[in-house]
Amino acid sequence: MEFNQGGNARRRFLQQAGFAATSLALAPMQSFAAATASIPVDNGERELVAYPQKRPLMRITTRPPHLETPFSVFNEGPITANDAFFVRYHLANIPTSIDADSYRLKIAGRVTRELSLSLAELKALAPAVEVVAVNQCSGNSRAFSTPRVFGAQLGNGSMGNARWVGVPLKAVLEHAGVLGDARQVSFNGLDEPVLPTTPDFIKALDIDHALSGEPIIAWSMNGTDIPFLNGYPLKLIVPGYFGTYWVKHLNQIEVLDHVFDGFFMKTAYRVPDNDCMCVEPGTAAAKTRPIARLKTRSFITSLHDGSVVHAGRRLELKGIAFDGGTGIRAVDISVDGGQSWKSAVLGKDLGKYSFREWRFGMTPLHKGELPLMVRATSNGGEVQPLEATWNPAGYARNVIETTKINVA
Ligand SMILES: Nc1nc2c(c(=O)[nH]1)N[C@H]1C(S)=C(S)[C@@H](COP(=O)(O)O)O[C@H]1N2
Ligand SMILES: [Mo]
Repeated sequence: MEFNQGGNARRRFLQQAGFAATSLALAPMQSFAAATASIPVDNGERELVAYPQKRPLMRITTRPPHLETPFSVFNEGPITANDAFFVRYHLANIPTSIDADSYRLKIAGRVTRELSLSLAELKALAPAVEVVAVNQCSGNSRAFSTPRVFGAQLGNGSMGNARWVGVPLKAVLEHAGVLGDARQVSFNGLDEPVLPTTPDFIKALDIDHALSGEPIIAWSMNGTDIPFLNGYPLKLIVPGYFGTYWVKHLNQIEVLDHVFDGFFMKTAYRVPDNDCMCVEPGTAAAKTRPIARLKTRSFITSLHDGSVVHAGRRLELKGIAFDGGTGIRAVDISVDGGQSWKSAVLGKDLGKYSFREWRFGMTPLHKGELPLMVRATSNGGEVQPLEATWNPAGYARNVIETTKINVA
């Protein structure tokens, strides 16, 4: 397997290690030209880089690999292809080779009996279930925060929608026998910090959520093994929740009799403890809570800023919408700065956690710049705000998006 040039130590290491999962056949890499893509902010240019099992994606960081999906991919359909799905890691020691035969998922802590399950045992433990669900990074769209915030300057491509198959987390926990004093369940994956002082990436869910039947321990993504960089061979799927809980290379589950206080729950991935998860720009929140459910969002995918269309000619707009798990009730379009709105036609319903496609036909009459606004309303009654809210980490952005096209 070949890696792209411009190599650094990490990539050379990955190359030497072959990056090959012994149980995972990786397609040969294509070499890439130094193509770039950009997001519409200052310094928004990103190199397009191909990693194993991935088409060229926008590189945010190299070590660990952090790759964004070019936005045009979301116009390909409501399911994001595995080879285009974004990649996010926190710790530089990511696994480079995984043997499916010796892989074990351990369940310990406040349980009647500890388990160490092979992949075959896990798959046989309960009937497989399937869910189509959006994985969105908490910091998706962070680069558009004003004033700007610290953290990876992400455009809108740190999200994706896939069909996940696995067994309910509930079935696994019940098999182990949860003790009466359980309060939370923590999840750890194979990746590790480089330095002993760096905290491990461990996430936790409340016991009721863990036993609700919603979270899934998945081994399949869009009908095939989960790509290596997306968490092969097991990934926790937490439908409706931000991607930070979707632990990759999941190998340790612990039932706790207390609220987990590791760094990635107690300090990081927290939002202001109010309805908008927001504060006055430039200020900090007095009280925070762990980030949880996705907020309602919608995007035009068929056109981008600067697209040119023709006056008097019929235009079919297309896009996607999603929310934190009630499903999309309506998508509306405004061509007058948000004064009036017209309904788009919703596409096929793939479930309440999925991207929902929509279409809208119109004929622009006047030449010049035309701002197209898209607004979704969830079945839970959440409507996207007209003004962007702000929080220090730039999490959970969901302002109504405006795409400025040119009518010629
Ligand atoms: N093991 C592990 N799982 C992880 C992370 C990580 O750093 N290590 N990052 C989380 C975050 S913040 C996100 S947004 C998602 C990204 O999932 P993806 O890389 O499959 O797109 O993985 C989550 N699961
Ligand atoms: Mo994330």
